[in-house]
Amino acid sequence: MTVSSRSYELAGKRVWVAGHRGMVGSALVRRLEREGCEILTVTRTEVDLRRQAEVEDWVNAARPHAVFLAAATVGGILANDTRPAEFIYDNLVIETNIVHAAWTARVEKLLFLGSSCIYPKLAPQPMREDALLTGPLEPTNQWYAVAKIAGIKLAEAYRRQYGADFISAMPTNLYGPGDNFELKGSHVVPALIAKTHAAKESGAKEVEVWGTGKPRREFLYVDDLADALVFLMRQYSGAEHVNVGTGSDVTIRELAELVRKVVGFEGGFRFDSSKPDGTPRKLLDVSKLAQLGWAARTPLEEGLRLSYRWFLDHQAEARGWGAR
Ligand code: GFB
Repeated sequence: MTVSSRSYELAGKRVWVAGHRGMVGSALVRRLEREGCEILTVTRTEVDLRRQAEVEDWVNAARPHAVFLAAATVGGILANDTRPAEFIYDNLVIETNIVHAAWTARVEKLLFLGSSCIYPKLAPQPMREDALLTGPLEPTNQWYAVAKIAGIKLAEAYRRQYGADFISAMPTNLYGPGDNFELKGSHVVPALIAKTHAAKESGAKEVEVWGTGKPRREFLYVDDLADALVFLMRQYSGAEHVNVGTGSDVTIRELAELVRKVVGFEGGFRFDSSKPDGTPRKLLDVSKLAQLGWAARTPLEEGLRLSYRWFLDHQAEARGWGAR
């Protein structure tokens, strides 16, 4: 396997975290505070990233040296399945505007953030980087996946035609502080934390879990992801995207059991198989990242404890989390 590496120092640089209010962006800001760089952020009311002129004007004025492209419309299986237009349009246009503006403003380095759903639904497991575009996508999130595949290809095209140092990272399913705990939009980890906590508080006997409980997923703690992204920004300059994960997965049933332990819920689970399972298994092959010298640190149970702590500390901000 060939991996391309060279060192890019962030100290003293102006670094734009696009999407700094999101779970990934806020973890990146926390992590970058240790790098001695100037962190640039812009709010949604100042610049709508879906408007090309607004993005170009802002980038030309702020002149970042480096960009982490973590701005995206994201959500769990239900949000993806029911809001396909938003997932494809927002993501295509945000990444196109930022990548193009970064090139015109001579940004030195850009990291585009994709998702493990870019790989075919039935890709061999664990999924290697070269599984991209080898088969049909999972239907529930194909809209988001197509936009993220376009983002990888954008970065690659600007590298190929203009020599821009634009790279891509593909994280597995993420969770952690700053997650979305609102059940209609959330991913499985925050949904189970919120639902299990609500059941414990109300004395309910059961928590509803979508699907059969049999799908397998790999979960990466978001502060580990932020560390990997800074590592890649500094060490990697290859055309091919890089998977970021832990290298191990659990069933949704096993995840629910772990959440029960962390929350301290004594009831059981009811599996609603009228809800979609999505991809049967999603485990990334992380050997390329391991070869570069990075590995995840936070075990799932510890990450769930940290997430539950964050949820408890922030409940007042989101009344009704976990309620139906
Ligand atoms: O986290 P999740 O929505 O994302 O669902 P995906 C993972 C699994 O957990 C599915 C099950 O099999 C769900 O049916 N699940 C069980 C639940 N209970 C719940 C619940 O209460 N809420 C949710 N959300 N799931 C997403 C994609 O797929 O993965 C995105 O839709 C993105 O595009 C993301 O790529 C990483 O792993 O199925």
